[in-house]
Amino acid sequence: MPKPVLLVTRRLPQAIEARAARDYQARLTASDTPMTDVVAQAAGANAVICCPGDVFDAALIGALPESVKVIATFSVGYDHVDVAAAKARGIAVCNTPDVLSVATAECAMLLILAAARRAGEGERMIRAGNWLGWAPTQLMGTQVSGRRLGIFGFGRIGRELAKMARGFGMAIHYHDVARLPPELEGDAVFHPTEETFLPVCDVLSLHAPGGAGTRHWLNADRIARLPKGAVVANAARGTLVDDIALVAALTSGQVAAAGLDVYDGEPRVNPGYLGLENVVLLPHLGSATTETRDAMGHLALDGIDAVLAGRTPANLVR
Ligand code: 8YV
Repeated sequence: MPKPVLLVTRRLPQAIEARAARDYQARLTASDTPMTDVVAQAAGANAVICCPGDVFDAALIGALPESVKVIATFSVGYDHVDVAAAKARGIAVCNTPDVLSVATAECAMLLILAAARRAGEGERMIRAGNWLGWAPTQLMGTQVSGRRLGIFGFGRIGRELAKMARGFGMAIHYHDVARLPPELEGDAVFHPTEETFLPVCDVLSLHAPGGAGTRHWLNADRIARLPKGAVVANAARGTLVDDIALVAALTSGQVAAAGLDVYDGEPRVNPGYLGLENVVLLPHLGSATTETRDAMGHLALDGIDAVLAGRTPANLVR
């Protein structure tokens, strides 16, 4: 029996491409940017691996050939895939939860520390040849130890961040749709409403999913309810932030500093950020460690293997 056909929309880690080529008639690409002719490339394919930034909307999914039975996204976030449209066509959707939680939480911690301690400014100062030496008032930032960390979205990544932040001496607060059981919550303080949550966020880190329900959640109104001089980090989805409001707050000092790994409309970055010293900008590298990206690839392939074998994969998006 011929091997099933697997379309991969982006270049993947070597070990993952090797496994895909071993087990499938794999259509691989050397490209790091979204594929523009997915439907044509998917002719006769049984499975597709896509990535954040690939827009798998209802129109594209509707145009996929009947042969496609499963789409696995090489990400935990699936806001770029119209899951309802896929379900309606009998196409299963898988993602890559859990395996990237630690790497993404590390990225959030990196953003928090870099923003609070003005690491970007310092780096730029040295590279520009402007450092004249140690000075008592130079680049004074905010210590995170002893501050309150507000986590919006206390899922797997948010909870990993909480573990790390406790080690930095931060007090953990969270806001989510429901309170977690004690074994997951630990000493974190649950806030059922934004009214009590926002004012305690000396540092606010976003860990909610993207999509219509959370679009521009961090808007001017919510920013105004943060303590003055708060630090904001986003290693979730760019769509969570109203960029115009955050740029204004970074300019006024309502937000002292921000660290961003993701952008609304990325790879486009709101130009308002580019001239601001008090924002640290990373290019969506939250899960980008060798071990994590390999684990994501294996999990995506596990999901495809299961669906094509008639089993329900553990990483099925429901
Ligand atoms: C990111 C992601 O790196 O899996 C996803 O959906 O986007 C992650 O890989 C992270 O969430 C952004 O820092």
